[in-house]
Amino acid sequence: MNQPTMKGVTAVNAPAFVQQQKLINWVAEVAALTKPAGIVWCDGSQQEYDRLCAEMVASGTMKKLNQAKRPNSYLACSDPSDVARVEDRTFICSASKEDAGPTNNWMAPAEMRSTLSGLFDGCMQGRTMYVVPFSMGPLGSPIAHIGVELTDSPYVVANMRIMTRMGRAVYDVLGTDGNFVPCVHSVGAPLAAGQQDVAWPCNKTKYIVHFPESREIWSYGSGYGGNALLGKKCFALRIASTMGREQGWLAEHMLILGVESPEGKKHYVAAAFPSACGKTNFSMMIPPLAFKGWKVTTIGDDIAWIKPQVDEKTGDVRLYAINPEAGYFGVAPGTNTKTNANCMACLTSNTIFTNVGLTDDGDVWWEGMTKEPPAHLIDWQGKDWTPAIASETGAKAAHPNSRFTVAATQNPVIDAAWDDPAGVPISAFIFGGRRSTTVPLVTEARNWVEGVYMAATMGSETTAAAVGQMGVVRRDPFAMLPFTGYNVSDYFQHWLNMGKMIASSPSALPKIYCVNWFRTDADGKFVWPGFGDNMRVLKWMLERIEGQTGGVEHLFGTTPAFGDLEWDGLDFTQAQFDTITSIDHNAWREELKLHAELFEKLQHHLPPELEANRVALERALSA
Ligand code: O2Y
Ligand code: MN
Repeated sequence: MNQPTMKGVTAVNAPAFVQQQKLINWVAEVAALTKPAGIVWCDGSQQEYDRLCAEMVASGTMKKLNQAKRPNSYLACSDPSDVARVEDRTFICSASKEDAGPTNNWMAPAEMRSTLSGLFDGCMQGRTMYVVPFSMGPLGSPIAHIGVELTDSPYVVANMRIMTRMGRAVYDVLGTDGNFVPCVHSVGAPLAAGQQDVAWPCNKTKYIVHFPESREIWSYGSGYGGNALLGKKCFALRIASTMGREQGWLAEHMLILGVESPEGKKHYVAAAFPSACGKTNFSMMIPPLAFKGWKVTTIGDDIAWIKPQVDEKTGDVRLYAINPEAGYFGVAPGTNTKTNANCMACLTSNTIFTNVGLTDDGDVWWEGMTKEPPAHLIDWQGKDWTPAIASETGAKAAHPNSRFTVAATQNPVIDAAWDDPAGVPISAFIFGGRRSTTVPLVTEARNWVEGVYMAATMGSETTAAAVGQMGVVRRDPFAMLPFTGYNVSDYFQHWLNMGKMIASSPSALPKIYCVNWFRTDADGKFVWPGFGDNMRVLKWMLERIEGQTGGVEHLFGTTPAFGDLEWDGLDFTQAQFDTITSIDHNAWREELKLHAELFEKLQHHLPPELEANRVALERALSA
């Protein structure tokens, strides 16, 4: 229990394994402000995790699932008002507004600090404050960085233990003077003496705040996902992107996968897709049967930290990537043994499910998990659900943004190097969006600037991962729109600069591809089968990297001809191929108008190379 001291800071009884006074002082300051009933310094042990889960079962936050069907797994159901990231409540509070840029919400740091002081004053009363030390990336890796999250949510602690390398060893890496990113989180629901708690405390006022200059994160009012697990989007993308800009590296919204040919030639690629475009599926893809001997392995499913390092064999500067996370916080609906059998294998045990349905035999179910839905279950809002109720009312068993949290080590196709502190060399970047028209299946950029242009102008039809309108095309540069911690035009410049740095060793410069799995036919049906068949596109890319296959140059890059892709095992006609690869010049004229609109909005610091690329495209279209 914390007690006031002479200096006005609170004694926090740090255990002996915490060696850093700066950390202890900061914990004391936050405790003095938030006034928790007690402080727990987390050690990350299994016993601690089991104890927290048992406490959450007792308090009604979680249910333990049937131990025989889903060992050591739990279901948490959130407040219906707290189900997704809140982009409109997410702020980048840089000293100057221009540094946050036109795509981020900004507030002057002093004004935000004053708002936060009011909100956080006493916000943890009646609750425990947990001190959660975590490493983003393998402990001690030169690419990794450390954070400490103070939170009043045991659900957050349990999830952070799965999603990061969390616990005692982090204090050893921190030592007496190591740096850490301070992250403060509160559900914003203090408890008066004797007040009964609710299953999912939260507050309708929400603030997800980043101070890039001091590298601080403050989150208030939500207990859900990216709003609350602060290592993920807040640190690993928003704050890390600002660190990468200063220090010459990249923090990206990218999965990383390894792909190995039957001859044993292996490449790693990093791929950026906007939220809920099947990144987890792609990162664990099972190649079609016809691709005998090909292996796809996972380094990460969502975020990549990429640093230039000297390749010891060649002396070239190459980009090496790590997955800063240690688990997957994936979307449940639509996940099944056909779409992602490896993911389903991950979820057989040791998983926290959030906002999915609870079956009568104590297991979980979500839309698309099985062909036959259960005859009855309790939906994510605690109501009776049957297929008949669903067809009458449209009620969903699982929230569309319901999630599973599971350790990466449960992935049957985890890459042998996934935890390698040195990272893996990146051979290609892939950028994709969800576009029912216009954008072809795959295009290779002819040079780095063209690739950066493709990524900068990416658009995608929106889904349920973010609160807001669904189904409209929103520009999502590099799939980083909600995650860039600074002015997005400066971010484009940073990418161009990174290219220039590596261009001195051209063979080490990754190729850049733009893909679209989502083109539809006249009936609105997807034409491309996707999932494992994306391997056909991946194989073409690898052959291009190896200089072994051809392609056709068009307006904005190089695309495979029908005969350049491997079709063995798939009945796919030239006509279907044409439907998803055709470039409709009228549609592209309209598309380029939207690029111009985007660039107009981003004109402050927009790299002239990108505008020049747009103008060149416009000219080529009207030629
Ligand atoms: O809604 C949330 O809080 C989760 S968002 C998320 C989770 C895992 C991976 N990616 C995302 C995303 O929105 O990109
Ligand atoms: Mn994501």
